Amino acid sequence: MRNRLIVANWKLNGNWAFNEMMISELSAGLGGVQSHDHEIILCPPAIYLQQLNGLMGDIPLLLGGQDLSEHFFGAYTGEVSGQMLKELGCRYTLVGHSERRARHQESNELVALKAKAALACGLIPIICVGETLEERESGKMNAVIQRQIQSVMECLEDDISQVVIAYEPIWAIGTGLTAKVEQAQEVHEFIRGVLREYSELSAQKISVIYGGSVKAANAPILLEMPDIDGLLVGGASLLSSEFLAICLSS
Ligand code: G2H
Repeated sequence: MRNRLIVANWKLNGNWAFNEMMISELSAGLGGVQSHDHEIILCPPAIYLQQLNGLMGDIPLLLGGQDLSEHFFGAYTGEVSGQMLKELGCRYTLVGHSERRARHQESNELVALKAKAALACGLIPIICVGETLEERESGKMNAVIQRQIQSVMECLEDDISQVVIAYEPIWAIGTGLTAKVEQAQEVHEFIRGVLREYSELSAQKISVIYGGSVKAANAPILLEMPDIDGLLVGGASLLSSEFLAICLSS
């Protein structure tokens, strides 16, 4: 059975007071959720990981980074290593979010190296893939997604089953547009087929989660799909009531 995850990507949001309020409200709302079948992972800006780690206590939440360096140490100004994320309590890290690919020119090859570095540090990389509207409309969607996955799989070789894939259609990120549930399921099924080319076992084991304008209103129907194993939530993860409703959907 695949792991089910709800991942909050706070992006460049949060501050000391907001973080405290969120943890207190999530703690109150998630009281009995320990028995729930989803892992709930918060990915705040790296600078706040230590604060959140201290606040979380025994609340059933996990931490993740939003990005990491492909390097382990050295003269890389501004970077955060996987080992540093691990020391701050992370179990996961996002890798290759479309905002990093587009705004920081992260190539498939760099994303693959980051995923490898994450695994080497004992973190589970959540590898983000997805197509632009232009790629979808010109029929290149499958090839783009296949290449994004292949470059990671070729780099990781024996470790491929240790990752999570997040499918985020770029045209649905922060736009209020969401892929229709059937469109999302279709791509998730396609992704599982790409994984199957590497290993049937990995294809069955790897969680593939959906992101892109997820809200409390569409979370339950997305989670009902057979190949959607969880959700990556941006904007809606910054509102505790909305995020709690997503966490309690299944
Ligand atoms: C996609 C998503 C979370 P949002 O980036 O990573 O953001 O839910 O705001 O579309």
